[in-house]
Amino acid sequence: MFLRSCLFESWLHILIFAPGLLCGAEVTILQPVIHRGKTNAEGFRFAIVASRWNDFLTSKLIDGAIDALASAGAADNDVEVFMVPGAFELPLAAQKAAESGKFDAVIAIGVVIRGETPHFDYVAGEAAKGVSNVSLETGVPVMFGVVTTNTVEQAINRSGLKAGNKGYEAAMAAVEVANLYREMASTENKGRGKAFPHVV
Ligand code: INI
Repeated sequence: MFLRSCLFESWLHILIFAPGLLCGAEVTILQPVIHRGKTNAEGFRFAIVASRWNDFLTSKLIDGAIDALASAGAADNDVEVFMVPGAFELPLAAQKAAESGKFDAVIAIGVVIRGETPHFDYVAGEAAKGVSNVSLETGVPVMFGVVTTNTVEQAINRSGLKAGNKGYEAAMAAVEVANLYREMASTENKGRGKAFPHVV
């Protein structure tokens, strides 16, 4: 039964993804160059902008982010933490860090809990939109390490208990994209393999 269903699945895959195989056509499988950012933080500088609101949780997220950067090889002097009152203040702090030219990536950290505030949507929405705008406008990647939940329990779980640590995840993402964007910007790759290498 198991074997039959495996065989059926294989045929289904061929039918969907490589129908040419069925009629004997020669199939060329494209092998694109895939770039993935390394998870090595050595030689990169990071700013963590973090909110004090719900600091019993944001402190855990900051710890998670620092753990991630340390485990990826970041040096003490290459990581700076900037504290702001609440998540609403994160975008401007992120912008100032990004515009300083000192950092390869910024990690924004906060906790916004719906149950606590009727203006949840404003605070969470502005934080998300603002952080994203800073990334696009400055070209410096800003990670969204902001936990937005309906309940305190969900927030606790995302701050290092049952459902991971959003600070850790955001910092690892920062390391990955910092590597990727440095590689994308490096002249070494410019024009290599392009049909018109002179067109940048
Ligand atoms: N800020 C947060 O980071 N999380 C919250 O849950 C929150 N609540 O509940 O209101 C919150 N509010 C403060 C806000 O971010 C600003 O600091 C404040 O409005 C001053 O601009």
